[in-house]
Amino acid sequence: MSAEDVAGRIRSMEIRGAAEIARRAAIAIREEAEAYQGKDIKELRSLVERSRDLLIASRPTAISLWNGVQYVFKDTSRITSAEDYRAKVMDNADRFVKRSNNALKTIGKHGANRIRDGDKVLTHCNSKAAITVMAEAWAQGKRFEAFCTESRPWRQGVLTANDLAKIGIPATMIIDSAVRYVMKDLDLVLVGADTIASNGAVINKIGTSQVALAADEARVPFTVCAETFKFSPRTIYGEMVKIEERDATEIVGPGEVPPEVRIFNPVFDATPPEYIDSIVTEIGVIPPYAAYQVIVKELGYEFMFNED
Ligand code: RI2
Repeated sequence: MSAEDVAGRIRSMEIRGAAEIARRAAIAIREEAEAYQGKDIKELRSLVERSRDLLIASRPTAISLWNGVQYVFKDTSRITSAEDYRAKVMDNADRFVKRSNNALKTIGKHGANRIRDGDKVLTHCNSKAAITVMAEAWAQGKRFEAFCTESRPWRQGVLTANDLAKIGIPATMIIDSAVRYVMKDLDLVLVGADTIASNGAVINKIGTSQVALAADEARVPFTVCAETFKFSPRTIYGEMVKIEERDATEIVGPGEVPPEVRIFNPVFDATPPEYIDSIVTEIGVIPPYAAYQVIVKELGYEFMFNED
């Protein structure tokens, strides 16, 4: 699939999930490089760089996408032949996809230790990382119940309910505004992340911060499941995370409200670190306050400058 196609499908939510969009973007650039038959490195560079920019712009909030794409261009700046450049981009993309898939498996193992027999676990939206943790705990023989929010307006909770049912985990779906009502009976909250800032704030699907508030009030541990490529090197330099706003038509149909009513549709929000018990990553379960160290040690400069 062309990078243009992939970017379009990310924009239309056909391809979604913070890690998935990063992998699909890396694969799209890989395929573009592979298909290039010429010998002109300048031409190849401008071709793949155009795709890079298009893909990055398709979901501005998820740093996973930016990090994934940066990884594809790692150590390419000094390459002088089109052949070597092409091989490097393809190899980097393969490595990124492999690293991402392996990270997910390890997160499953670490996170499963947080679930006990008899627990009631709530998740929000549709996070592959959070669901992998539940799937691993279930495979280990732990027996627990899951609750999933509807996650308006895209209703990704329906996807989650289907994923849970497929695994065999007893699942209850609730509307987003029922979270506080059920929270007092829950034992654990597991959510994913689109971006984790250097101060430990987690940016995830809209409504996540309300879930965190309710969990905090009820003393239920609020746990984030995220690969290290969800941490944002750009926030170290003071950049704010851009919260994507989507079209009003995702909330109201034509003629449902008078035209003078403004519709505001932010699709992500930030949960401050003080509401987060821990972040389950492939390098271990960490406090949100360790975000700065993760960025510097795991990806910081390497991702930022893309140099040899
Ligand atoms: P995984 C999703 O974004 C949700 O916000 C989800 O919590 C997050 O990505 C992480 O998902 P969207 O693409 O990477 O549905 O864990 O907007 O699958």
